[in-house]
Amino acid sequence: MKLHRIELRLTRLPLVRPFRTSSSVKSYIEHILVRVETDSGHSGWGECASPSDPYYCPETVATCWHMLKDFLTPLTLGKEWSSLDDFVHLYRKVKGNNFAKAGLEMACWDAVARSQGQPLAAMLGGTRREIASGVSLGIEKDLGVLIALVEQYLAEGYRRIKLKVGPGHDVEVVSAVRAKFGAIPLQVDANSAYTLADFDILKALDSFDLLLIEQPLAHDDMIDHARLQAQMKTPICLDESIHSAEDARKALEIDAGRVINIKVSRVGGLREAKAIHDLCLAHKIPVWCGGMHEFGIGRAANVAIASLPGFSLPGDVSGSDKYYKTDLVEPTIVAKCGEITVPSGPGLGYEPILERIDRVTSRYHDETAK
Ligand code: OSB
Ligand code: MG
Repeated sequence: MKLHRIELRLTRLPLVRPFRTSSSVKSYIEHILVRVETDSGHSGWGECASPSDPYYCPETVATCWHMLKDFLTPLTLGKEWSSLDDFVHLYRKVKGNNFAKAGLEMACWDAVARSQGQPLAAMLGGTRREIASGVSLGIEKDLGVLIALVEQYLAEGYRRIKLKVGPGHDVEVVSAVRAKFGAIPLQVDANSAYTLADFDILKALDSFDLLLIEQPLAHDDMIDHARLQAQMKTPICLDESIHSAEDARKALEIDAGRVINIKVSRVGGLREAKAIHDLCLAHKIPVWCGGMHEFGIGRAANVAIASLPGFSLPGDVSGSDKYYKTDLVEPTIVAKCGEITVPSGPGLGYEPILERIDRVTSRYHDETAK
């Protein structure tokens, strides 16, 4: 098989409410959509879910556009490959830039699954017919607003609540939510806002029976996380620190965390996401599917990977209405009673709607093999 054509579209959707973390606040999301056509006439879509700023990870939408256009396209367009393992080998010399790679790789998985008339979930080894869905709630300056949101999503049936925390928005926030809602499945995400100097705050968080504490320490650290884990009863969950199955192996070896958040884009694609899943399953380490505010294409890929058996904790893959008024795929991705049904159609199982995509596209690039 060969890629005959690669298209890039820079697209933007407004968020239904601003999303604040310890490091950024966003009112809209810009992602690059990747569309590929194979020489056998099949096509596939992928989504490059990089944030527009470098406050979560070093990549940005602009670096992803650059990598996709100037390196990943020339390295793959018109080149022969026979499996996804083969495909990623074409750009093995490109270091890092996982978000850019993930968008292109996803489009190839979709194209291959469609060419075989197979759902992406089945092709990945998925076994679940529904995935358990949780929500990630941004930092709210008004605690009353946060409480109302928790109430709303619990009423909608979501299986667990994740609260963003950071210095000044931590112990009191968790304490207020516990006081109001009791023993709900609850976890927090610090997006690397603390250091070991904040041990007293982290130890205070340890007393709330949280499912896990996500990425409390630096984005590029594992050693301090291991030190912290040794002194905490709550499992530490790594997000930013894990970019590959090799990273996951090392983290487990030193007990830097006892849960892993698998994000397709952060690890460079579905193939690596599956490899991390397989490793964790073999080590009985629970994993869950994280998110990057994906539009329908990336969200569909998240649903597919989350159908693998090791995804034993509810993920951040919520219905798309949590973020967007109108998404870019049909049918709309919905969570019912806290579950999303894994689609049974070929490929991603949701159809990108080109007119909607065109309306929100601000930049376009397209190359065809000679
Ligand atoms: O750290 O998990 C994170 C969103 C953007 C960047 C980083 C993170 C998040 C979320 C929201 O927590 C996940 C989602 O609902 O898509
Ligand atoms: Mg996180």
